[in-house]
Amino acid sequence: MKHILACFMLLLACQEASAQTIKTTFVSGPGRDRGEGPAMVADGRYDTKWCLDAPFLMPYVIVLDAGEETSIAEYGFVTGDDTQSYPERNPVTWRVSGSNDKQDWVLIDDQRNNHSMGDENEEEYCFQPTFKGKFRYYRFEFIRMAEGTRIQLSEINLHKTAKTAVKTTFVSGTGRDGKESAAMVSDGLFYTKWCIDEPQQMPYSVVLDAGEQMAVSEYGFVTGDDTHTYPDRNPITWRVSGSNDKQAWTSLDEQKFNRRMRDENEQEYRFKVPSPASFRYYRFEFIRMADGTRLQLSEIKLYK
Ligand SMILES: [Ca+2]
Repeated sequence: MKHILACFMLLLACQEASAQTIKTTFVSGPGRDRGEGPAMVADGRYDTKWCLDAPFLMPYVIVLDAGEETSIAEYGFVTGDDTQSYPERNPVTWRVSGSNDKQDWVLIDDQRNNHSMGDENEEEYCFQPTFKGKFRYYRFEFIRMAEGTRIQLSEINLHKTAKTAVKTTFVSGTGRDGKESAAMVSDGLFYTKWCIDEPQQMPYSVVLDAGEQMAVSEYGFVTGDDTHTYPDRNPITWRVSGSNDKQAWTSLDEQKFNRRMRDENEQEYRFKVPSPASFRYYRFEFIRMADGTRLQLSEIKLYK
């Protein structure tokens, strides 16, 4: 069960639109012909979108043609160009299937109640199918959106490659040793966590060793295995820095009052490093949590 959960909650990093992104053509989908019609998800542009609120047409089904039998490492949903002003239109429950004849479909991914997409403009969120196969046609069935029935997406991308996770080792962190120590964020297990509530030791910091110098383009925070029961422990304000000697640190990212993480168990949220640079050590400083001073995270992940 644990494994299944971990699999279906895997939110994967995005490839920038590149040679690894498959050129698709739109086959079918619900909505208007032009303007904000479904074909807008496959026109290669982030400033055009598919927007639909027609409960009687649900689930909304989009079919894309990859041109030939193709296997994908991940697929990406790109938010609309005004999702920040009109939030809650991202899908949270959907299914993805593949076919070579548009008759027989093989389910390759099934996401339920996944709220990991943020309400930002033109931001891509990628997911890795749990079943791998070669298909020409890809079908997306959108079953539920964040606030119910209205969906908007600017693109649906298919990617041949995915970003790779970096194997890290724990260097140091705030708090005591033991079962819920900082070291738990780099043991690779979603059911072990770092949990701390020591206001006098804030900001809480953890340093991870990537093993060698590398440019990390994204990092991920995974919520605890009981965050749903014990909410408000996610970080909302934090800093990320890189170093090669653990003395001089260079700021890589800073987030203030970012409430994208939700109170769900073992769910990963990824954040992009705006200007990746090559470092061996990565430091995370947690300045404020949703409810103040208590933090819990099951993993901190780095991606090349
Ligand atoms: Ca862990």
